[in-house]
Amino acid sequence: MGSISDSGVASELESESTTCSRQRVLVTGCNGQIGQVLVPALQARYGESNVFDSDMRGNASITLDVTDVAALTATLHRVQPTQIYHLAAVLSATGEQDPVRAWQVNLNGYFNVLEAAVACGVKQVFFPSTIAVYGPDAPREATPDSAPTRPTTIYGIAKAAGENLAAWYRKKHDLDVRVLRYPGIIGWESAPGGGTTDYAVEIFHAAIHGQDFKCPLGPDRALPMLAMQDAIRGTIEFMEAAPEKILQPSGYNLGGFSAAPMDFAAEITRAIPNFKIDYAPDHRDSIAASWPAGLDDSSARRDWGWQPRYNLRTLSSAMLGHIGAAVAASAADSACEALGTAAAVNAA
Ligand code: AKB
Repeated sequence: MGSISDSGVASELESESTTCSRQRVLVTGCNGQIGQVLVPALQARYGESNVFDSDMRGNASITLDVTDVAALTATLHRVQPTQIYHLAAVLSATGEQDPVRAWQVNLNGYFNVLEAAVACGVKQVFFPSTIAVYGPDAPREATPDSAPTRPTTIYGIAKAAGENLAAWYRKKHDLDVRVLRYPGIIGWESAPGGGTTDYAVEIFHAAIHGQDFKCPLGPDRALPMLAMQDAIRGTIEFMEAAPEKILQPSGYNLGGFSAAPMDFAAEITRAIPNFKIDYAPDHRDSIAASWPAGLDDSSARRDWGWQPRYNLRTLSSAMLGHIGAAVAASAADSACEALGTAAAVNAA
């Protein structure tokens, strides 16, 4: 593996495609783990004024609940996007706790987006699918994207239905819906929420803060994982790929590497020898047990040139470096503030 630049995804993408300047992009669920990194990457690529970030709450320029059909349609009429990255979703662990909400957001919300996209003349929709579409009857090692999709979580069931919907809208309405099956995504830039793979981000934060980590998965529960930087670059490359390269209408596996909690712990211990991990497998371990341990992503590599850049070692080192630097910078800021307050008190 060559050296990896952490300078941002935009600079690692091929030079501008001819369609770049013509894109108007709407992102749903922009405050999630992926949205927080994808939105700046899209802004760098297509121009800030051409990217519209939406979420149902929090810091978003458009407040939008995708289960509200009227609000969604009004937003699309106003923004007139050419592309939608539909990221709004309830993830696997939260979905099992609240299946009704998971279904409403993950399937009905997505259906609303597709209907509104057709009605408003949107050209392309990105749908993030997941390794959770596979169930216990798929091969566990090097799972190919042709493996059966018989998931056992509500999240996986809704996402598998979503993949079929993508193919149906493509055929019936000529809507260019593109689907990637993401593994667990690991990045220093944003916090995950509600997923089974969240531990693989949280473990690095615990280590940098000098805390012991209680792992919700068993030590050898391997899962497919991918660096956030690779995920964002791969997603934009996939969306920009020529239509004739997209041969699988219901989606492509997007692989990175395979790792278990003990593998992350070993990498962290190389840099922080006194790091401690305890294993307390809970409901998330049972979810993970129904998923692949590793992905075969040869179709994505062959059809549109997918190539991940990070592996377990390089990503672990980047995670520790970036999170460590952010913690040090925030400690320095606090120290400066404390000094400033002390100086003001002394002067008074
Ligand atoms: C989750 O853990 O729910 C997600 C996923 C693998 O789709 N990160």
